[in-house]
Amino acid sequence: MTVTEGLSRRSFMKWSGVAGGTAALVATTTQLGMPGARSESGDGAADVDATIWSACVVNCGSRCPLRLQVKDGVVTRVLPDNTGDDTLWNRQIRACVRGRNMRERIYNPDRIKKPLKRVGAKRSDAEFEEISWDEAFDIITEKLEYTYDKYGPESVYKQYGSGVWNAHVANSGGWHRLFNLLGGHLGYYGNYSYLQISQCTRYFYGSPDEQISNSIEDAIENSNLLVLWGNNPLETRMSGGGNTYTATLAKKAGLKIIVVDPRYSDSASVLADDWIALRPGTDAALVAGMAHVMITEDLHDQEFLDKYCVGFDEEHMPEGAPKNASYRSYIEGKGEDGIEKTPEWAAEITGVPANKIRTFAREVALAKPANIAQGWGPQRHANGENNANAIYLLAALTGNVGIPGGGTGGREGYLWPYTPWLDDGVNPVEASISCYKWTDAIDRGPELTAVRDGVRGKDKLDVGIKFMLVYGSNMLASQHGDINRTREILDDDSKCEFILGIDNQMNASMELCDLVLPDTTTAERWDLVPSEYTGDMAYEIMIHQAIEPLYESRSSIEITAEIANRMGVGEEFSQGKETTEDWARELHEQARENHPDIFPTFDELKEQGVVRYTSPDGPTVALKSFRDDPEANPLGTPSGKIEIYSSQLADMAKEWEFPDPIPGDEITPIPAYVVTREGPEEARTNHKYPLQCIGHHFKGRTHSTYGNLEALRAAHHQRVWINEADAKERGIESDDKVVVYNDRGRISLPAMVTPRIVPGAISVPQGAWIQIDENGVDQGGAVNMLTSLHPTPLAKGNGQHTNLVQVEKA
Ligand SMILES: Nc1nc2c(c(=O)[nH]1)N[C@H]1C(S)=C(S)[C@@H](COP(=O)(O)OP(=O)(O)OC[C@H]3O[C@@H](n4cnc5c(=O)[nH]c(N)nc54)[C@H](O)[C@@H]3O)O[C@H]1N2
Ligand SMILES: Nc1nc2c(c(=O)[nH]1)N[C@H]1C(S)=C(S)[C@@H](COP(=O)(O)OP(=O)(O)OC[C@H]3O[C@@H](n4cnc5c(=O)[nH]c(N)nc54)[C@H](O)[C@@H]3O)O[C@H]1N2
Ligand code: SF4
Ligand SMILES: [Mo]
Repeated sequence: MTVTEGLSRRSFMKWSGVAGGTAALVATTTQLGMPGARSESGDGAADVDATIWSACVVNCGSRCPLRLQVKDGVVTRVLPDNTGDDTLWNRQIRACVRGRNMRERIYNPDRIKKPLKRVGAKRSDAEFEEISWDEAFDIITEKLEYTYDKYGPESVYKQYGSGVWNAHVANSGGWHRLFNLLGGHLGYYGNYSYLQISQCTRYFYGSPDEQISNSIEDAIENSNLLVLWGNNPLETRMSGGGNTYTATLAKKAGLKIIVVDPRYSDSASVLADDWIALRPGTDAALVAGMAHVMITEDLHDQEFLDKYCVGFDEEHMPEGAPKNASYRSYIEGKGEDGIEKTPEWAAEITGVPANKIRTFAREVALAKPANIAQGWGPQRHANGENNANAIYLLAALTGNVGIPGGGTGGREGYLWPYTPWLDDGVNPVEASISCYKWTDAIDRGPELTAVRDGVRGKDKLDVGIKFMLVYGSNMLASQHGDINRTREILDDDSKCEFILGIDNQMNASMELCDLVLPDTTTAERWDLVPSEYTGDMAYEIMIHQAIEPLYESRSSIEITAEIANRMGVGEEFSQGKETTEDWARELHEQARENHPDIFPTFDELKEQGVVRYTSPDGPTVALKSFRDDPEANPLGTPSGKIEIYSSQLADMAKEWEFPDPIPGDEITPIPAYVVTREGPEEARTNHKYPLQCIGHHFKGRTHSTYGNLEALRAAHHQRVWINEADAKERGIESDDKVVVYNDRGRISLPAMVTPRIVPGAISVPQGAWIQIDENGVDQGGAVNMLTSLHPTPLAKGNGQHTNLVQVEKA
């Protein structure tokens, strides 16, 4: 029986035990009568020595407990969470198919077994020899001393990487703590997940990061409509503890759901009552067309706009703003471009029929309260900042911000976990770059400036990156843009002189490093794992070391502690802690000090595995205090209000430099639609590369992680989605091998011919392991062979979903 069977949504919330979610809930395995961590027999396998709590910590947005069954020091079976039940506030955090295949990752032939040193050839063509740990430590200390001496701390950089994002100790693995004790390092801001939205939000809502919205739990109880806008929880939040589960409950409880996506995603197919199929990168145009409908039919919330926003109309502009620069003027054709943003205008750009735009606009305006839950697909485009702010704008236009059942137009809200992260100390270096600019910082570091390249903390960099650490990251040859160009930059080892890699699988990025260290997997060490994008039910999971480290692997914190010892900062670094367990225990004790009512002791958690908790305030209603009293609780914008027109952006539009600009190199004070490089307009006139190419996050992998597992490859085929019309034109049928290419690179993979993607666009599931053949064609099908390093205008970010390509039968 499903939990909501025969129940209305509202009664369901009560039925599930926590009326309105107002009480803090601590469900423990002990309370639920579960076997402890070391039960003698586990489900299904009687002949085991122990069943031990561990977790999957990859950055899929969720985090799941795993119960590892161990026999004679070998993990023989992986079991999911069996605590909690099938209700909203006490849900089982069941692992997806990836986590359940953890065994194949632990015992994968790709495991790095010993420290490896590059010999001979250039990086993209390197060979490796095995060396001892002692020799590896000598090399690292010598390179660090040399780099700090010769180039200073600004030349040391830890690459972005999300492979161990979600473990409290392993997350930084001690690397930033070490660098900070040695003099600091060049920092980065933002992340590949949501760089554009995190930077434009500060101008729209005044928040230093993305502005989260109300939670799905709140939507279940209070919304009349949920719009999943470029948001695919069923594939990107696959844990039973996360939004796959809550969104499915919302559906079961009868909430109307509309999906806006160029693809008929898994979420569209399972959840949606309607699918708005737009061309990639055209969200701001769709919003403009909808705004036109709302304004002409008087469906917008003028009272909300007057009280809480600036910049909607000419009567509410910040001082000094030019005439006819408001959003309303833009929509009515009184702005600079003189074009009225009618539904017909929007239809031409988005491909969504004008009448569909009308009905969708009315539906969103009249459904109040409605939760417009924005995923990160729209913002990972060349005009991503404006797409993201435009979707926020729709929430403001309809007066949905700050009320139960409404939302900010941002990503669905969640309770931020209470466990602290490993203390990195203070970085004495103030300079930072956007996380997407590291290839530039290697290639032409001292040329990078604040107004041209988004350097922060100083006007320009003085030195390029000379020592780079690649930890839990497959950025170098899989996840960053333009793999061919990136490899070319890395091949010149007079630029970045030393690259240190640490991973547990020998991936393509490790193959570009000068020294590679074998890390443990989570099964081989201690840690703690917080929940993250899992809605209003937060939790902490114990990672209890299950087996001895395989081969010569060592966990990162032990490696960094040893380097610290050798470089004379050991005591400050470790402060008496010796093992990974000591580090985990300390963090847990800090959390317990702050919340003794929630967290059991570390030793109790070892037995019980998971601890769940909720906020005493109930489901997340984002910006509620601002809505209740905007004078007492102003936003972080200069006006304290929602800035639909931002004077700060208007100033930056004048001051920031775009040398040799191409379409899209433009900052606008309102979230207008901006035509960019490689968008739908260029697709129409570019006969060489007429197809828009995106790369959705894929259930067969988390980025590249789990991509080397046979079981998963057999279950989830790496195929390029192509519309029937585009396939027919090219004589392509499903499962035909095709080549996808542009001037940046070529990949080869089978096609999936389908009506599930809009005509004129294709999607290559992102994160495939590269296998570049002798002709330079990637037989693995990695979308980043095709993506561009050209940064977005404001965030200097990764518009990796904006690409033009051609597809041919191989
Ligand atoms: N299984 C799995 N889960 C994951 C990950 C993974 O690799 N695999 N990665 C995790 C990480 S780190 C992150 S950051 C998140 C990523 O989460 P998202 O960034 O939200 O994921 P995407 O697949 O890039 O985009 C979401 C949806 O937006 C659509 N989309 C693309 N372009 C546009 C557009 O222009 N407009 C609109 N409206 N929609 C568009 C895509 O087709 C997709 O269905 O997922 C996390 N979860
Ligand atoms: N074209 C395109 N590119 C994208 C995206 C896109 O949508 N389109 N999405 C972007 C996004 S949102 C993100 S977050 C990034 C993700 O990019 P990455 O953070 O590079 O993610 P992964 O490819 O999963 O690489 C993680 C690495 O961590 C390693 N790892 C796992 N466990 C451990 C461990 O215990 N110790 C160590 N040392 N290593 C471990 C894995 O083996 C793997 O090599 O990719 C970005 N790239
Ligand atoms: S990949 Fe994500 S959803 Fe799947 S088991 Fe790991 S943490 Fe859970
Ligand atoms: Mo991400």
